Amino acid sequence: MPTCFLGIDLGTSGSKALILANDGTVVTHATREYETKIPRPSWTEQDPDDWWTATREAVRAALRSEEVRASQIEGIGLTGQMHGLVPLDEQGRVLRPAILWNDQRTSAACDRIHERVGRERAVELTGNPVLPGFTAPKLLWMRRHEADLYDQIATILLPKDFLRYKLTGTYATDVSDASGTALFDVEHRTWSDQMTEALDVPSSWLPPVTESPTVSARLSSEVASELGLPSDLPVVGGAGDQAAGAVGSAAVEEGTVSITMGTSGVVFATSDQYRADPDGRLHAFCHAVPDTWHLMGVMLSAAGSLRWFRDVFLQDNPGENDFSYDELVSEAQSVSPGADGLLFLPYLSGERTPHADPNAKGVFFGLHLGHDREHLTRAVLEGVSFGLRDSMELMNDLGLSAKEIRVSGGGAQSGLWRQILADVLNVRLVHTTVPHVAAVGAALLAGVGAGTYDTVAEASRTTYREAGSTAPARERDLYDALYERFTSLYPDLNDHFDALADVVDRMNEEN
Ligand code: XUL
Repeated sequence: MPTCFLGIDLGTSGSKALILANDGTVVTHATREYETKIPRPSWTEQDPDDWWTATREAVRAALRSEEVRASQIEGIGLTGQMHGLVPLDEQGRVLRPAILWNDQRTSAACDRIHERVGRERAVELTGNPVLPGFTAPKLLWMRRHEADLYDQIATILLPKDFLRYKLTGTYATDVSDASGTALFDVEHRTWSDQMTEALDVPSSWLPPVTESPTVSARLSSEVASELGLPSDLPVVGGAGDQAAGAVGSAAVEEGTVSITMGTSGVVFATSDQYRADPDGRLHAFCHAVPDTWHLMGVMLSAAGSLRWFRDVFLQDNPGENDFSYDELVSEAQSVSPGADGLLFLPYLSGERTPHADPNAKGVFFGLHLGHDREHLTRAVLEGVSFGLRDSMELMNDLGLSAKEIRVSGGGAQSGLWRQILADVLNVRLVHTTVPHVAAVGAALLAGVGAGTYDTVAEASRTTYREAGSTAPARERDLYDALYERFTSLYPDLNDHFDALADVVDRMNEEN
């Protein structure tokens, strides 16, 4: 009977519980979804109690599998959506719904922080400029707009760390997730006193921080008996979804570049040394591997763009699978590259890399009467691929080129999308057989914490298998020309996005 580890991935659309055997095979997994509330355009919130309910249901469902007994599980690893703000009062009660990573309400707060601290100084202190999705500006937003709630804050947690608190009663986070708060000294892997002082945020609100494979707490006996798990199980620090996904796809050594096509789209390069992009266009974060960092470009709506397109135009009941992604994508196969002159800007939640702009919006450009649903689908697949190329170009500028890129995430399951991306990037892509790389990565980190593997790299090697590769085909010149058109659209539309956001703000104030 092999030893197993439980990885929990608190994603944007649902919580996944995955059980991994120590030989690296996925034994079983189950996911339970929850709702995202959009109180205003570009605001996104979720109820932490919904996360906890969904997580418990997912864990129970996974444990119902015939393939595993709860007694085989020897550790828990947590991962999930990064940057979200979960404010708790003195008694550990949630003060308001969590404000999520793709919420764009905080651009004024970011400007205020940059005025106070200096953008360059923020990059020096934390490795990154302060971007609207990050956690600190959300706190400043609360201070200005919800002062009575702000005054009751005693602790702030990131989303996956709220689960840790519910599972163990302990407040803690890990270095990779803390990197996205704008309060963390990424180079020295510790909270930045200078940043908390500059922003007047009490450092007592911040949870203790550990490396990702380090045991941070133990499962409480109460939750263990409720879920049917062994009590006292070690819960490791875990990691933000991107760092955990890199562990799950063995992107843990200097020189590996990986792309995740999940709700967000991420280009990720592992580095043995701390290096920040002096212009702050790419994120510099701690990796889940101790003493290792990564650079990362994040587009906010990657496979999330396709999901939006399907839900809005093709489903009576969004969230139910009455029109599958496979059907949708296979229709697009019949359309030639370039979608007959249609371009899609994937800025449905604003954008982070390369245009840190909360006001940016999605655009179909070049529509004509000859366009059909399949053209629009193809344009979405291509527009997201161009957005990923933007981040890859920034990596190239910093001297990080890649002969081969690992791709994972829901979008990478599609052969057509992989081919488009390989053509757009003009690089060979390899995809893995490992599904759910973030949850797998979290389980592997638990395996290191429990002592089954000596290092994160050793753990990663047990799981990673290449399922196949996609070489760039002939469409390169065409895609180069289209990419040039794609990159010229945003600068031309930038002022219009801002002006439109002003109009929308005025309308919201009047209502
Ligand atoms: C990373 C990021 C996203 C979210 C949600 O910086 O914002 O990857 O963690 O997936």
